[in-house]
Amino acid sequence: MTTEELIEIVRHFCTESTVMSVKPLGKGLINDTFLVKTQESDKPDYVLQRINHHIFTDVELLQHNIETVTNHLRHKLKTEGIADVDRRVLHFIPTSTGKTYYICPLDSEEASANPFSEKSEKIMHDCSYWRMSIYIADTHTLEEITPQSSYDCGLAFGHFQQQLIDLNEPLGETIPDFHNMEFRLHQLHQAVANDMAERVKEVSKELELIEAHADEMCLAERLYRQGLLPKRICHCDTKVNNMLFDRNGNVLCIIDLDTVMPAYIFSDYGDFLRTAANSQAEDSPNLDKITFRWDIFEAFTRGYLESTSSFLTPIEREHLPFAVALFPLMQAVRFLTDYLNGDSYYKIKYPEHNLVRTRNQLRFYQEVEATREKMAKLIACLS
Ligand code: GN1
Ligand code: MG
Repeated sequence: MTTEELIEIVRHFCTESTVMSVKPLGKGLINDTFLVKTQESDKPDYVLQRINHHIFTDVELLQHNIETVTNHLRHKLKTEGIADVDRRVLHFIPTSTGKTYYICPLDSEEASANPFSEKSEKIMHDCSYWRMSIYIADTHTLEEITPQSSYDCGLAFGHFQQQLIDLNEPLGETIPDFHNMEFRLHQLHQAVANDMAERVKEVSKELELIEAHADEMCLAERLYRQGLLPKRICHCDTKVNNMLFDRNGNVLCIIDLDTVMPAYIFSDYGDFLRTAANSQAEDSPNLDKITFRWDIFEAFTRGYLESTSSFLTPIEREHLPFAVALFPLMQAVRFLTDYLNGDSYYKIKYPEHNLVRTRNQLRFYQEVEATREKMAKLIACLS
């Protein structure tokens, strides 16, 4: 999409400012994100996002969840007398018709510039969905995690769940069965059966490893069916880079709220450690360099247990080491499924990208498994 087209989209939002530039922002694998800089020094810059509606198929529900959650959090912070509320909770800009997102009709020429256009005929006459929020200035995401920042993230993600405990308005699942391991395995089995990209022959070792642990890793769904595990409002994408820090290195704001929905608390605890406690990036091909960072685990766990002590049940607490193992394995299942389906879900930079990611997650899973007992002992001491 050209800058002019992007500026035209910005015009549909109530900003009263003049756009200076629009440039890509961040490393998300699903949506397209842009930083919109404005000329006026007394006006904020903005974050413009094209919502991937092939993945978030119910944009109305998605935006409803986000509005509900941000309003609730904002209200809480105000009641607590916190001053810089707009730096602590995302603030979305309405469109000129008062909606929380803008639907841009695409003609076929524009559609051919759409990165998703090759994947489906239907998209040729499809629309694109956009939303805009205030860019929170003087912030950064972590390049390198330290025990201190990990502890702070544990406190903050736990606090996020705690603040949403009394949310009365029901939220929907923006991606149904998002962190349901039984469902993710089912999708993998379908991908193997279809073998669309003729890649099954390359991945027998990976499939074998996954199958060896598949049944055990569906424990959360079984506990839920037995009425032993609750669903709570979770963030469900607690990657390290979804936390903004201020200049002084203090936690400021949790971003990327697309997947906020009812889930097991394992999602937020496990997915953070999946990225933060892995000594390598999730797509690093250097498998031998992958280690489990105990210092990061310990610090995060201390923070998380502190801010969730008022509501966590013994079953939830006892199964935290399970959650640390579950998320790399589930992510391996998801990357491998996409690899077998011909890479239609995650953005890739080269043909084997999803396979490299899968192998990385599987190696990290093995590192986690080797540490599980030690984790359980620490958690028992902290509780
Ligand atoms: C996706 O787009 P991003 O980076 O926020 C994915 C997460 C995965 C992650 C893997 C909606 O998140 O679940 O953990 O990639 N989000 C969705 O890096 O599928
Ligand atoms: Mg995300």
